[in-house]
Parts: sequence; C-alpha cells; structure tokens
Amino acid sequence: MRIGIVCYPTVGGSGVVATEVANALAVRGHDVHLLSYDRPARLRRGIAGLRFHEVAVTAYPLFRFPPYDLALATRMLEVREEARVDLFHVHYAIPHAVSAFLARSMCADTGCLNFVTTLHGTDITVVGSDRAYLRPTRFALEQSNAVTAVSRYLAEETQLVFGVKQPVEVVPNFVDVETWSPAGAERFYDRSNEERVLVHVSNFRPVKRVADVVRAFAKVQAQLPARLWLIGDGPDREHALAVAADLGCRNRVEHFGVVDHLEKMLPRADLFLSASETESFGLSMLEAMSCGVPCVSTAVGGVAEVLGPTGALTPFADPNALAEAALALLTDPIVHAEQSRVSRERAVELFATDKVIGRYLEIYERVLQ
Ligand code: GMT
Repeated sequence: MRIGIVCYPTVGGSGVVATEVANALAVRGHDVHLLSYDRPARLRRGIAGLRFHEVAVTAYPLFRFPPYDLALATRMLEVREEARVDLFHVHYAIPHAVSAFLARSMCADTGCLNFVTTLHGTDITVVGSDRAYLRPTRFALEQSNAVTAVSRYLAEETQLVFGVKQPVEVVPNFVDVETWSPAGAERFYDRSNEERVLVHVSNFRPVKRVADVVRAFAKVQAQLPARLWLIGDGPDREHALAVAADLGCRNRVEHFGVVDHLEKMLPRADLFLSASETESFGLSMLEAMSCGVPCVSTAVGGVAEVLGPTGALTPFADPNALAEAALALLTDPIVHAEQSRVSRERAVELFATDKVIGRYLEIYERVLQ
C-alpha cells in the first residue's frame, strides 16, 4: 500500500505515535510518505520505502499567523500526485483533518482522496474549551473515511464534545517491545547504593502537573534514598525545579531535557510518576511498562486502560496519595518485582507493535474497498 502520514514533528505523543506507525508500516514493506514541518526525531533512516516530505510554510509580514493548513493541503496533493498514495492517515485533527478535506476538495476531478483521522487527546479536549475549532474539526471528522481514537475514554469524549455521527474506533498506541525492554539498560549502571530512581517523562506543559510529581517525590525521598529524573522539556520546567528547591530536595532532582535514547534510560528507573490532569493514553507510561518499570499515576482519562491492574492509580491533585502509592511499591521488593513483571507482560500482550499495527492496516483496506 502507498500511505501518506501527516503529523506534528514535536516530541509530544501524537508525533511519536505517527512516526512509529510510519516506521512500522515501512518495515512491513509498505510505501510510506511522512509529511510534517520538520523531520521527526524518531523517523528511522535507511528503510527502503520510507520518505520524509517537508511542509514549508512561507513567512510574510502580513501573515501574523502563517497559513500552515493551506501549505499542508497543497503538499498532500503534491505527494499524492508524485507518489500516487492510496490514502492519508492524519494524526491530530487540528488542522490536519481539515487540510486533508481541503486537499480532497481540490482534486475532486481526479478521483477521491481518502483519509483516516486519528485523535490523540488535546485535539479533542482543547476543542472542548475553545469553540473556535469546534465546527471545522467536527466537519472534518464527519468527512474522514474513518476516525480512530487512542483510548476508549477518548472515543467517548469525542462523541460527547462533537456528537459525530461517524463511529470512532479505538486503536490503542503501541510500543516496540524489543527496543523498549528491561534488558535495554546501559551496562555501566550500578545500583550498589540502593538508591531508588523515580522518573517522569513529559513535555512539561501545565496539564502534566510536574510540580505535583516533585511534591510527591519530596515525600518519597524523605523516607528512603531516592533520586528523581525529569526527562523532557517545556513551559513548567523552571517552576518544577523551583518547587524542588523550596521543598529542600533540589539536589536529588536531575533534569535531563529531551534525550535521544530514552529506551536506554527508562529501564534504569524503579518507578514512573505521572500527575497529569488529563491523559488520553499516556504513551511514556506504556514505554516505561515495556521496560519493566511500574507506573504510579493520577486516575485520569485513558490511563486506567493502559495500566490495567499494574502499578497504582491515585486521585488527581493529591501528591500525598501519589507518594504513598510510590512508597508502597518501592519499600517492598517482592511487590516491586511482581509489578515490574506484570507491567512488562501487559505491554507485550496488549500493546506490542505487531498486535496493533494490523488494526490500522485493516482500516486502510476497508477504506480502500
Ligand atoms: O500531551 C502530550 O503529551 C501531547 C499530546 C499530543 O497529541 O501530541 O499527547 C496526547 O497524545 C499522546 C499519544 O497518543 C497520548 O499518549 C497522550 O496521553 C495525549 N496527551 C493528553 O491527552 C494530554
């Protein structure tokens, strides 16, 4: 099949998932064209049949907001003509689904342009609070040949916010369980001092409540030797580090920024902490689970669908509860080892690439019939 994938290139979850879909399809012999305004970090090189197409948006003094959606629609048409793509798979509805509809309208005389839209989370939850995007997004979802969401929670939320007539199918995110594995830790790692490592990975946006992660960690490290790794970057970084300083544990908190080989760091951690206000899925947690790292998270959005009976869920905005759940896991080696095992097992059984990618292929085939 010849498939065009459209996504944001940023480190955020939707771009990562879209890029991994592109990698996985190309590895399976499909002809894949990824369109984005920058080359996504995880896009693999050297795979035959996998190509990147930059969407260039021209700056012009008159344009306070350069019209990316128009540039994208044009690029989609060009790629369709050059590579004869059968179908586009757009990740994140705003504005990608609208651009896809525009591209389809512009080539109506040369045949139908098919597109599948995958919703990731903030494309729906932001729309819920910003009416400016609601009508065009609902329209573009109705026009999609198929709509998928990364969790049951998000599919239901989509119906609630948009009331679309179109069914929203659940296709969960997935993880390469060979790459993200407990054995992936770098060899120099030595834990002879028994210090526990807690990790948090995100884009440090307000919705992630990184300061709550730090507050929970402050309580944990008061009870046992521990260190917090903050991985990723974003607007709340300085605030989170200031909270660590206020709570007297700044010297135990390390901020790494965006790292290239997260799969080599994650298996070295004992626990993943998440304090998000909302999370349609929680891809970083799935990657941690695949590395055998149990997750303690706020019980929000689709997180329960990912964690299942593994790790622990605590109420939102309650760092004490987060700390207690973390301590319960970290202070009992038998419970911790079991949680590590079942986390990995769940990732492999339910979310391995092979288990999920076929569901996208089935949808593409259905659309093309
Ligand atoms: O919030 C982010 O991390 C970015 C955002 C995105 O769309 O880029 O992530 C959303 O999509 C991810 C991939 O499907 C999910 O794992 C995240 O849970 C989701 N974020 C939120 O719902 C806040």
